[in-house]
Amino acid sequence: MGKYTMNEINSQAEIWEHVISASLKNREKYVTNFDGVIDVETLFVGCGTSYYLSLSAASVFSKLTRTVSRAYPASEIYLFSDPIFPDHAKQYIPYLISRSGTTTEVNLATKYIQEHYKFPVHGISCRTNSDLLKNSDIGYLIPEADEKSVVMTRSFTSMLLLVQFLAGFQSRDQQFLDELENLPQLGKEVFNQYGDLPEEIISEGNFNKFVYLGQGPFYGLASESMLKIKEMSLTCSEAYHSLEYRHGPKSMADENMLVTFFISNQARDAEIKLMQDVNDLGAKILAICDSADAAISGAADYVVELNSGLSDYARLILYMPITQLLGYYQSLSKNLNPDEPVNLSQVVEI
Ligand code: F1P
Repeated sequence: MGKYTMNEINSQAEIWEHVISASLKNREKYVTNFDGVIDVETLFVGCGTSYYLSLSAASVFSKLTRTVSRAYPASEIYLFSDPIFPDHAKQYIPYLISRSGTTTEVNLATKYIQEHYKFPVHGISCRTNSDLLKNSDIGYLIPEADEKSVVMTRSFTSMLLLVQFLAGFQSRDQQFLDELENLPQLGKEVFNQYGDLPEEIISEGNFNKFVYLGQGPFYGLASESMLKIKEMSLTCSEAYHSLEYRHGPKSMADENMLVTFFISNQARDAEIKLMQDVNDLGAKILAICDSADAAISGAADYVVELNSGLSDYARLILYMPITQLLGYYQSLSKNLNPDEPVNLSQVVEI
């Protein structure tokens, strides 16, 4: 059971190597000429996993390019476009993201933008000859990251890595680009050191609720991790900006809940304080961090140390194999097949 999904999760580090070599080879083609455009705003747009990817992508792009960048579900583009394009004098740069490239809302969003505005549409997909790539003005294809499984795993991290490269190219931040090239090797090391931990966590806990907490660019990762649990294991799961958890949701914390913290460098102290508060509520805690200390080890039941030495915005995808595997093993623990999620199809075509 779940052989496709496990293979796709485990092959991520190799696929990231393809993304890196293709991005570096296409650097000149990939850079969008913002020069001379005074007021530019970038939009990242997708559905499901690809929307959660867009949340992290927008955070990275804003940070690196110092321009406004926002994320929207694709349906919002054509159903409620006024708040998205309020300023008709502004130049908007939309990036539409879709593994399949055939999701109905993504294609309707593309059509809407091209019919109502003159902005060039950028399309990011894993599928050759997909509608999205055929309809986009500028296309980015990562066929190696495509999947047989319904759920998205390596396609999520690979398309996010591509956007990280686009942000590095756009901002000419060579230090950031150099950081990204370390990710495949670092990913292999995370698998080697912690690949068995998710199964151990699931087998030790009788979890009926999962919560994922992340600030800044980590919130998109937390949201995607939440979706993996729902899609693969039909278990209740939620995601919040970390400190939002105190404002009501923490009332549901108990010993049958696993709370996973995406620990950042930037908000580390606040995240650790929250972790200590949540520990007092009795929930089991997994902390995924770059480097642990006594405070983290003292408050968490399980700790993953990525030991990357990379910046917050560069190391994002290293967190994901662990939470993808949590969904995988939670699914198996309920005698479900991660390759065949209940009620789901690989592409939503309305
Ligand atoms: C988006 C998506 C996936 C979900 C399922 C249905 O697909 O919602 O996130 O897991 O596979 O489709 P895409 O637009 O990225 O192909």
